[in-house]
Amino acid sequence: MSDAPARDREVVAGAIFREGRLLLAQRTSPPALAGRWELPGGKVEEFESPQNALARELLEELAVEVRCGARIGVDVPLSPGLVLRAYRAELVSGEPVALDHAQLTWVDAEELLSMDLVDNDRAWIPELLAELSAL
Ligand code: DCM
Repeated sequence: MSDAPARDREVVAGAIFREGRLLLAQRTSPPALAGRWELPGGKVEEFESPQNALARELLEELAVEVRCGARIGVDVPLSPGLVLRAYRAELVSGEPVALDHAQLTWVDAEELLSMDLVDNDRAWIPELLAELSAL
């Protein structure tokens, strides 16, 4: 048995940038979050890397193949032992479609500020804006 403290479980979210825009996805559930926008992603399974989890989730939700890149922004605590982290995701193949969301949209910096983002994802606005402004 190891005495090492258990690592936090992670929910990963992907920031896909293309031509000066960021992909956002509109949630359908739970009721409190339905209609609000997020970076798509999901929970890392046991024994799965965050990078593989992001690729798996975006394949399941958007039908695209992505390569997971660098972290963006702060850790967002969701509950004890569960943390939400954003990663850059590079599109490798496919065109995103909303398999698990109400709809998708590509936003520029100005539009990002006007979207009804889920509260957790608002933590990343400074870095997302900086990236969109640099593109
Ligand atoms: N979540 C979030 N922002 C994201 C992705 C997920 O706040 N960009 C949260 C919503 C849920 C949890 O993470 O509390 C698990 O996500 P899901 O319900 O999409 O599996």
